[in-house]
Amino acid sequence: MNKIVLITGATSGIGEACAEIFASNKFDIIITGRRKSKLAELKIYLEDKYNINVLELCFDIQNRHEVSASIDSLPEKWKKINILINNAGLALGRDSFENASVTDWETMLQTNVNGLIYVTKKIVPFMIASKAGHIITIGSIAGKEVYENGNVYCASKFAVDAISKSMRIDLLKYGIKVTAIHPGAVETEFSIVRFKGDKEKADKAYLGYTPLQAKDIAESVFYTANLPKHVCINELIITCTEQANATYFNKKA
Ligand code: NDP
Ligand code: 8X3
Repeated sequence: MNKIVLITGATSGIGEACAEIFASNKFDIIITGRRKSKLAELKIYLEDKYNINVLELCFDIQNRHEVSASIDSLPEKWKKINILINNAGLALGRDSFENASVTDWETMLQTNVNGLIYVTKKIVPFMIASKAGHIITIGSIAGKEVYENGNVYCASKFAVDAISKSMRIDLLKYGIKVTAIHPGAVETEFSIVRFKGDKEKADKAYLGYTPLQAKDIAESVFYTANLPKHVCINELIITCTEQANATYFNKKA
């Protein structure tokens, strides 16, 4: 087998772009997500185009037992995971604290924080056994600065930042690298999900400037994953040129 990378949330956006760049560089890939048909399409596409092996795992990352059973179901040779890309995540709503939905908050925390913990806790023992491995987590600029109406999405990404930092300390003794990549605005399905299918609101999020594309982040992920053994990028904050921080954009009218 080639080196193996497991990517959560590979059915669209940044995760899908990561799958493509790793496949094109001859990694075997475990792709995960809830949309079974998208996983199946992606597997066929990547295997045909790049002549590598792809294994699909369909699960809801919020469900600890589904995560656990799915990872347990991996054939032994697929458990030798070299790189874990913790990418699955979402924002739901962008409302002021008093108006925001508690159910949306629960979904964000359950997905972005608990889901990440469930997957990582299952994969870390494989990496400890091989005394190597690299965990690359997609945080967000929202995990570095809070912004108006970002409330619990920001909190979930602050937690992701903290978990990455603490894993880097705890896993140091095993030679496991931990990298967090914190993007600003990236044009993916993210805003469609955040605004619950309201395309007009979603499109507005990317108006008046040139946002990052999923491939831009995937290229950075790939770069950090392919440095010499003694080099670890701890974290990166990446924005498009017209974004200075979580809130300040140089937008054309
Ligand atoms: P997309 O909506 O395009 O992709 C999100 C991915 O996460 C999908 O593959 C989706 O798969 C998966 N996912 C979501 N919920 C679950 C779940 N419950 N179980 C399993 N998989 C799930 O968005 P992006 O590519 O933009 O987002 C990827 C990551 O990047 C997220 O963590 C996001 O917070 C972060 N990010 C995004 C930014 C942006 O502006 N786009 C900026 C900063 C960070 P499926 O629906 O098939 O389950
Ligand atoms: C996504 C970027 O600025 O919408 O994490 O929170 S932002």
